[in-house]
Amino acid sequence: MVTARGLFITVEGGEGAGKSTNIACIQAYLESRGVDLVVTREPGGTRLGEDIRAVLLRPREEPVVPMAELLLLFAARAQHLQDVIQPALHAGKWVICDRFTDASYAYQCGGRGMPAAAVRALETLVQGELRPDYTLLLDAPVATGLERVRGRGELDRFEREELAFFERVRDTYLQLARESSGRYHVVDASQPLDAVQARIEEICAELFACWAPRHPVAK
Ligand code: Z5A
Repeated sequence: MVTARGLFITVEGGEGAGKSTNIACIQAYLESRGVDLVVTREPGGTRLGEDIRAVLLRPREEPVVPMAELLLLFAARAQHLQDVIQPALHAGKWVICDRFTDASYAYQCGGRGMPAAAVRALETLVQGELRPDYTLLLDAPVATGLERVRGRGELDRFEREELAFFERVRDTYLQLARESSGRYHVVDASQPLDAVQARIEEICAELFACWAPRHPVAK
């Protein structure tokens, strides 16, 4: 796919699937080919978004109503789109975003049981027509991901969820990938890191090969 603006690529996956690790690999690969890009994350990416992230991740005694959680995520997303994502795309940069709205379908609908119609309505309200061009889903069994991250200290509010919650999140991601197979690239993230990164570089090479002919600045 070739667009006049930069490409909007999102990276999704369950806990410990390797999103942060592999985004560094994507960034290195694309920058070495002259792609001007912005790496960002959700929830977060702006000062307001990072404040909302801290609120969302902090464990609290009162149960958080799923609708409140969803609205906070979209509040952060609105600021992120306005301040970071849209300006970068319009300047011709690629945006690599660690999680985006598919995470709301996976966690708030799949995990928490919110109706997909609620996310769809907010998606239209906040994003207009903007959707990711490509989504890389790092898929691994829940136990594998949890094992990778559970040694890292105090658990955040999401990490305290039961196994079944993460299984529903994974199932929802895989369902989204089946429904949007043209946009999604699913990578088996349970493989050793060098195998995962080799596959990710192949995917980046395909995207770059589609985009580069229209953009002579790229090497
Ligand atoms: N959330 C939501 O509910 N709704 C939304 O709309 C959005 C988000 C946008 C924070 O996200 C929470 O926000 C998230 C969902 C919710 N909560 N959860 N769960 P986050 O993305 O910041 O949180 P995270 O998923 O917990 O990120 P993470 O735990 O840091 O995972 P990661 O970035 O995917 O993994 P990593 O840090 O790259 O790797 C973890 C470790 O595994 C590390 O030591 C690596 O060296 C190792 N690793 C990575 N790959 C491999 C392979 N292939 N083999 C062996 N070891 C590996």
